Amino acid sequence: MKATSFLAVTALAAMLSCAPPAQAETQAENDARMGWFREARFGMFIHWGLYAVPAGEWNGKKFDGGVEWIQCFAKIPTAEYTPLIEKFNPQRYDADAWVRLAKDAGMKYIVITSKHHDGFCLWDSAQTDWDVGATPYKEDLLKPLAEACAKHGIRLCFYHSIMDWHHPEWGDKAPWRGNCATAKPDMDKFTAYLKAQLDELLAYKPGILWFDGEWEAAWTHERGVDLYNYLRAKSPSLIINNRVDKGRDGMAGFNTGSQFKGDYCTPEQEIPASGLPGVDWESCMTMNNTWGYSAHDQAWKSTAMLVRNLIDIASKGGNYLLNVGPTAEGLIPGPSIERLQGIAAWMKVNGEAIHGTTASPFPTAPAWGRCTTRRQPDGTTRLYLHVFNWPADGRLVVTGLTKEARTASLLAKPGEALKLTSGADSLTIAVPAQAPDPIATVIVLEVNR
Ligand code: FHN
Repeated sequence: MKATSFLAVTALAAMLSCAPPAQAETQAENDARMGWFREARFGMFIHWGLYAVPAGEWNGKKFDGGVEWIQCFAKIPTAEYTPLIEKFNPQRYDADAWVRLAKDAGMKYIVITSKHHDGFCLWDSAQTDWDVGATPYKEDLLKPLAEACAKHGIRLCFYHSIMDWHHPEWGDKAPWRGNCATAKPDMDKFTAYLKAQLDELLAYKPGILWFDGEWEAAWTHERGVDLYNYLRAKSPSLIINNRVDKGRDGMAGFNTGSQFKGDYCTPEQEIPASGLPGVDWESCMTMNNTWGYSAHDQAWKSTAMLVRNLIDIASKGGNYLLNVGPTAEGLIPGPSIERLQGIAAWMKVNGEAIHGTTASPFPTAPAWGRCTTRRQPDGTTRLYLHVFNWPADGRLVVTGLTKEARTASLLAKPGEALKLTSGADSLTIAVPAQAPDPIATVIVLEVNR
């Protein structure tokens, strides 16, 4: 091999396998980069793709759970799955309506599946024809969403699966795929494809790249570190979740060691018993039992449960990423809209008790509900007492306060002071006989420094 070609090969190998480490950032730099995410507390997850066409059923068999996995659940060889592309034509897609629905619900960011495990891309990628450009719809689905997010002040973010059942060089050779071109998949080739597509997605200026599908052996810690460094070097303000690397402890979602990359941890379908001081995290959850649209999954959680999940998560210092799975026509399901509108009604009154707050000062959750905290510019502290279980005797007893209480009022009625009575180790707040809000009534308690 000639010297020049050897150097060329070496350089390519270096690009493929090891980007320079992202510059270590100071705490102040990290705070600046993560600031909007911490303030947001609430985002919309959107799982949308070809899997919305079968909508949980294949050859007359219904599947439960995450039906975005239907190609795997029904063991559909790529050759039989590919024709779905001719049926994906979301003529009723209205990106602006989706963004307004999210914004009204108090969601500050949207994470949409640019590519899920089946490899199908929601934008017209130059790297493949397995994308929306080859559907009857033809148009880029991400562009109108980016425009609507910019118009409404919502951060657009992308979920991007590392695992890719469609790409012949993806290293997990599941037999049902029937499309592995080579006896030994070339993961360097696959990684180059992955990076080239991510370069395309960076052009939309996403706030977060939300990786997933990192668990297969084909993806390694070394590749995860390289990809994190590659992306941060290209987009210094980008936030990347911990599923870019191999440190996640399953659905609990927290990293098992500091050597693993990722700016925040990702519990899935669960809320941790408590947050971890100094660790950013986000619980992603569904409204029913599937991420992608299912025509038969009607196991919808109540609006009250969804609001209380949001409060519980915020009281532990985390974010709530709540999922919708649009239909193949481009419609968010009615039950999802109904719940988002119910959340919007609660957030319209109580949003300040969620956005920009930090975790509860209490070591454990009080029997009456949850608490979120806001440090005031004057050094005082505002505690938001989210009361789930309203006291029948009109006396809300708060224990564990370490600061002197000054005033209390219903968040919905700031001008009406509530009577406070301090005891030896508790504070009693005189409250109305009936709970003003059956889902959660917020009392604002101003305390000293
Ligand atoms: O396999 C995916 C699943 O389809 C879905 O995208 C969730 C959402 O985070 N993540 C994986 C399951 O852990």
